[in-house]
Amino acid sequence: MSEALPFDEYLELPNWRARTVDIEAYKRFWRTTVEDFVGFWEKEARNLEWFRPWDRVLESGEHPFVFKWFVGGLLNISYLCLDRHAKSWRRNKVAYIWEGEPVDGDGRPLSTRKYTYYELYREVNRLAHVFLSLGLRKGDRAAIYLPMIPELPITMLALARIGVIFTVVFSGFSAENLAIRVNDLGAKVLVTADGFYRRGRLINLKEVVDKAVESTDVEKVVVVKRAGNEVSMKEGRDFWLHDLLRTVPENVSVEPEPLDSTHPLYVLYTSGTTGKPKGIIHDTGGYAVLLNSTMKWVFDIRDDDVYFCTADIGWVTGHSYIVFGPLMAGATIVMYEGTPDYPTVERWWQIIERNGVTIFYTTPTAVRMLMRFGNEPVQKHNRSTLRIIHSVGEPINPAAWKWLFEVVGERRCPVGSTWWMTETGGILISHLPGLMLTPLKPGTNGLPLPGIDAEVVDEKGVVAAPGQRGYLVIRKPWPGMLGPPTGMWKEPERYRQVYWEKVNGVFFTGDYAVKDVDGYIWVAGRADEVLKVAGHRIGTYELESVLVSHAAVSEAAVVGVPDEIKGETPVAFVVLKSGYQGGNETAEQLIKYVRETYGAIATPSSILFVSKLPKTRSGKIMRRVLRAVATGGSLGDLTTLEDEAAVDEVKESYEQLLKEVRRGR
Ligand code: 6R9
Repeated sequence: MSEALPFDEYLELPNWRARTVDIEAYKRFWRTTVEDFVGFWEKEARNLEWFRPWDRVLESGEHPFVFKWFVGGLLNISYLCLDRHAKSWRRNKVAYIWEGEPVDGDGRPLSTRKYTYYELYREVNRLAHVFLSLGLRKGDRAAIYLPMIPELPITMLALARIGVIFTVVFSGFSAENLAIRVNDLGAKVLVTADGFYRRGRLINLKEVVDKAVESTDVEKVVVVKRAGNEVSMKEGRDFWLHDLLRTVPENVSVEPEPLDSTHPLYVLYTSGTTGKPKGIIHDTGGYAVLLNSTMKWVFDIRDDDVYFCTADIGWVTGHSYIVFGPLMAGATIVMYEGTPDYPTVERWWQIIERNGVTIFYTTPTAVRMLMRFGNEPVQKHNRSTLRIIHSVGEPINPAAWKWLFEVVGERRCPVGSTWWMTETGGILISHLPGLMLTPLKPGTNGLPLPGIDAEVVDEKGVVAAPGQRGYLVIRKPWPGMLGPPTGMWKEPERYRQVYWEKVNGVFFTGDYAVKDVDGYIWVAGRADEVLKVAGHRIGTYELESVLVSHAAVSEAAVVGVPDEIKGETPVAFVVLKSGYQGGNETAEQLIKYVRETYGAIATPSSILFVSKLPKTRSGKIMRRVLRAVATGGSLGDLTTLEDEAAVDEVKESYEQLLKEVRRGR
């Protein structure tokens, strides 16, 4: 976003639960937690219920930079999310309020479902029983390809209960993307649904699965009936979930497996700069500790809260902050199947009003999209229950922040932008209304959390001066970080290279950031070839691979260009094979191909046909040139060339490319 960072603009909520503190007071406290981060996290870990306490808080693993947290400790996250509450007064407290997307003639949801903690506990036990009877055992792997329906968290919890390592694949991903993940993890069982609703359209999910499993070793496919659409079931491989459940005794109980703190809970694939997606491993104990603490500090979660996170569980935000975090906290969680603009842009505000939502966690892209429709659709609905608002996924521009603060939250609620990533497991930089709230500033991420040594540095690890851009790094291990045995699934070496080599010996996040005079961190965006399109993380390399797999394409390079709503969108430069013609028709074909082969989230905003890609002598694509051409901008300061190309060379290829692209338009 182009707005300057308003470093000097403070907003205070002086009456915020009387726990507002000045910045220095927080920093003094924070310093003590970072100096003794091991002791600090040990204290936090005591807030959880363990089957057996740990012998050591932190230990190095078998591979460099793979750390083990709470070694010797035994626990089970499904126990923490369910059994504990089912045994307490929370037994009949509502855990999930789910709303399907389709509405009736009056705009009311056609289907809603509610699960108390006890009901959820029972459903998870029954499903765990089903998984055991399908032959799944501790250490086995399963894949989940489900839309936003209650069976998704239920499946995650049931697998966690028996120690099966799972991966959730976003339901908007293509068959190819699903197969890559299933194969990499070696999943034996896949859980999916017949179909679901998105923006009023029925999506036939099972059809995608049928295409994907052909090229995998999946033995069994469990299918949830959600939409009732026609699907084909392969004898001996595909099973309806309701059929499998029919034979399970109503009150069956499956003991939660006592798992090592270091046991992988799940693997979540995310985009990197090269190669196939990275399988990020999260452990059980460290992950649970970070989520438990952040639910308190960031969301100030209390028993009378109604918590609504608008993310999709297919991404890490949903894993941590729709499923494990809020369930451990015993919260009432609102879960919605569809899009914010169906049937109208009032949908989220209706959901907030209908359920008395108190905590709202959303994304900048959605906010920018909804802002365009003015304040009326929001103000028509009662939001007086709201008390905390946060956003996540990409930098929030001050205008969008102010809209959340002034219009949605009526200047009553602290509004934050929680920084974290798939790799960190949970929030690491944020305003902390549940702990000590420092003054708010529109657009900042705030100060690092207790125990988190986040810093902005240059390539050598030297701390950047206030206001100066640098790399965001985390200088001490934290619970929730990539877990044993290998950090990245089966790729310990890649794990070390990607995260620990760029700035020697500290964790490199891949983000650019600025720290202001108060120590507040402002993450500016990715410093690598990873895009954030509407908050979705996509590697340019992945899109390039998809494009060159098309018969007409010889070479392709993708760059991100700023977009007012989505933050950024991909633009593709394509060199066609001889005999193929550029033009609108080919561009449309390629766009359609990307949607089918990758998923709609990666749709390029434009395709530019060129005769060759600008490259350095060593063959590296000059992305700076591409970016300048795609945005119609200038080349910028050429004295800090990131690649080894000569200045003249860069200028020349820029001029040439610009001419060519203009001619093509
Ligand atoms: C949780 C999630 C991680 C990348 C991260 C950064 C960007 C996330 C942000 C933010 C600015 C925030 N990011 N939250 N940038 N302010 N509050 O999004 O995980 O999908 O792995 O993406 O998202 O660039 O590096 P993931």
